[in-house]
Amino acid sequence: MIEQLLILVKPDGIKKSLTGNILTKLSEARMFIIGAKAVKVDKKLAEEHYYQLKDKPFFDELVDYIQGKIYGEPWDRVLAFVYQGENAILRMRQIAGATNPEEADPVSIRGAYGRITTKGVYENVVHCSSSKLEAEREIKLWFKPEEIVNPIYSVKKVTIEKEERIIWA
Ligand code: DAT
Ligand code: MG
Repeated sequence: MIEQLLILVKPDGIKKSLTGNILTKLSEARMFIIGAKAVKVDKKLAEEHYYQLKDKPFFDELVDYIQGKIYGEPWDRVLAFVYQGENAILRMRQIAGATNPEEADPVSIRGAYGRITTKGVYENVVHCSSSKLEAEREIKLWFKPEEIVNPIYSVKKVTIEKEERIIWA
């Protein structure tokens, strides 16, 4: 089954200059990148992304972490990718490795590059959607339809009046 998923290079991956290594490892799965961008994550996006974990004791630290708060400029950003391919979710999660970097396969991205901070935050370098449903929710949260080169979900045309937009001057 052809699937899509959201992959994020988290701020620790940016700070450690791991983007190239991560993309090389992911490229072994021979999938297609159909969307890509750099994002400064605001609190709202961070909280919506991790809304299922809002009752966890580590939620506030997780929200700070995905925003890159502890690193500051110029590492307070993520790289967001939409990948598409055969059984993409399971295969990319295998390459990413288990959530806990100490338990992750040492050859996986998280196993090789992740760490647990002394505060207990799992700095696991990448985000990887975990199901088709979650992938759709996350892709729609992070990307606009026009930012994805293949049409994957249905879209509609709306006319929005008086919407302020920034355009090239
Ligand atoms: P995954 O990112 O593998 O899908 P998840 O959705 O359960 O895992 O959790 C999201 C993130 O939250 C995860 O990448 C790291 C953090 N996290 C999860 N469980 C944690 C824990 N017990 N302690 C600290 N951080 C945790
Ligand atoms: Mg998850």
